[in-house]
Amino acid sequence: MTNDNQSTDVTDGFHLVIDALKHNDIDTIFGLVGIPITDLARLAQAEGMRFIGFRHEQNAGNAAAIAGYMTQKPGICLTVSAPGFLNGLTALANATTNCFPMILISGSSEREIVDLQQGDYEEMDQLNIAKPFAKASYRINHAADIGIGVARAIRAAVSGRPGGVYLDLPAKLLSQTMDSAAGKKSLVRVVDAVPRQLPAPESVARALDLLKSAKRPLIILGKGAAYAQADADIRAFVEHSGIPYLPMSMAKGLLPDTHAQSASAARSYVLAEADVVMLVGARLNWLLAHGKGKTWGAPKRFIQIDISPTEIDSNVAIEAPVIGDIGSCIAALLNGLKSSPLKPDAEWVAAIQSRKDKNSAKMAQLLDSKPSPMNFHSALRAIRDVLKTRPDINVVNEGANTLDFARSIIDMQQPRKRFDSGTWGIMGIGMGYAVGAAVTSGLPVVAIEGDSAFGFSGMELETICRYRLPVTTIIFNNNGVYRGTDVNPSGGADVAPTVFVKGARYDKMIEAFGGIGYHATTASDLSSALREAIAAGKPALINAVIDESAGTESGRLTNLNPATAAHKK
Ligand SMILES: Cc1ncc(C[n+]2csc(CCOP(=O)(O)OP(=O)(O)O)c2C)c(N)n1
Ligand SMILES: [Mg+2]
Repeated sequence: MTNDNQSTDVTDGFHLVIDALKHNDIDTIFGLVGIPITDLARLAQAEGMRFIGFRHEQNAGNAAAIAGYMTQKPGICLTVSAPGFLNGLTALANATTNCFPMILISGSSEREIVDLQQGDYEEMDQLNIAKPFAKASYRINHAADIGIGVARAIRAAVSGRPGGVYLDLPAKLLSQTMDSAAGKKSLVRVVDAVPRQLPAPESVARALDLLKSAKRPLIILGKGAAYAQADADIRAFVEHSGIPYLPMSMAKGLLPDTHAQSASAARSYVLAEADVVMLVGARLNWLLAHGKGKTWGAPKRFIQIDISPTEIDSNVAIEAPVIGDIGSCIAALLNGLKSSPLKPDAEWVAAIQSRKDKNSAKMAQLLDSKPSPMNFHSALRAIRDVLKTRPDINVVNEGANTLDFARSIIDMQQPRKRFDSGTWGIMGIGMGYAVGAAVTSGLPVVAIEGDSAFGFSGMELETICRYRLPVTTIIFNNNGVYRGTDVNPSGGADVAPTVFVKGARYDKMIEAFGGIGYHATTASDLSSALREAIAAGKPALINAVIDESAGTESGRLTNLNPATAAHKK
């Protein structure tokens, strides 16, 4: 044994990477092994970290990203070089787009050979390729820099507006040795990784003045508001102000969807009719029709609360920007509200209520019908009624019709429990998010998946079974993308581009790995299968047979398809 002053013990890059992560309370790695990082994964496990191995890196990356969203700590995804890195890169880009903190750590090949393009094993200039898709990208070349490099990556991922960070670890770095005492000293613990950023008092006053001048105010809560973990203050602000609010899809549950002030059931009406709109961690991107045009009726006066100053005026002029972390901004606004309360116009509130009542009655009728085969409404009603009894359950959701209908029919009661296609409307997040959410929360997950959407990550059923995760996947099986009824206009033998094998039995897939499969053709089958699966707490898949003609092109996004003069008269 040696003492600290005269250490002959050596450590190496492998150990220092694990030590640096653990030193910052990171306890889980989502990844897929191979040269040069297999031993890194083995060592992580040996050193008490959890290593969750996937079948494709994109899904590992999505798991890491959703873990980051749930915890405000960066989720870690570990991949091999070039192809593994590229597979993970989609998840990194998606995380950056959605403002989820994650770090994609990829091994890379010999710099000297890569830079001269001499054809190394998995040769690729990964650092430069990652840059446009990441909030920040770094490479560590010396073992002594691992501590500071990992700290830098963590801070970049979670501070300010969160995002994806790329960290390049050349194979040579991992086997580099250094004195172990010096290595220990080189570790850096990130202090105050998510610092509060207080809004300027005058910006708060300006926002409150504008809000008070409103006749028909509206609050829109985005997933940034959910991420902020300022749930009590956000709820208090909404309730004290009495202003109706709309949650964006991943902000559902920040206040329970059944809340009297929720205007979700009158969305089109409030967007068109509001005069002052307060955005809380929500961006005026395509999901909000860029804050202008037909959806919005007359031009609005906007208040926008955001961590990032460059978000302001992105699409339309913002009259009252409030820049800071959402928790601090809302606390300041709440404080101002207490000293001079607001009272929204009774006529506005009543008009919204009457729209809500009308739309809810229409929806209730649709939900009450019992068509055979099931349609989206009848299947989702069955799921809604089961999930109502389990507000703790995480819900993952992707697809086109499956996403659009589930978003409006499945109520959320708690924050950060709904994980979906997000800012891009991406397919393929399903099983990665499901694994990430189950591992991170230790609570059950129900993934509501279009049959096409599921296909992008379906092989992770094996991962779910391998780690015995309490994930129930429900496939909305309508034989294809949007619907299963298209025909090949040429009369040829190939099916239409949107059509899959008819009557596929997805439930058999999970049985191959020891999970429980259910085949549900009626709402009551679906309901009892879901109850049983949740109670079992084991990997399960329900193949829910949906009328193949029930869906519409692109769900509610039909109008985003460019019109083809030749086919769409
Ligand atoms: C990565 C990616 N590829 C392709 C698409 C285009 N796309 C949008 S929705 C969708 C699938 C819709 O079908 P399904 O999941 O079965 O849902 P349904 O409408 O049938 O309920 C596809 C392929 C996408 N959004 N993302
Ligand atoms: Mg489908």
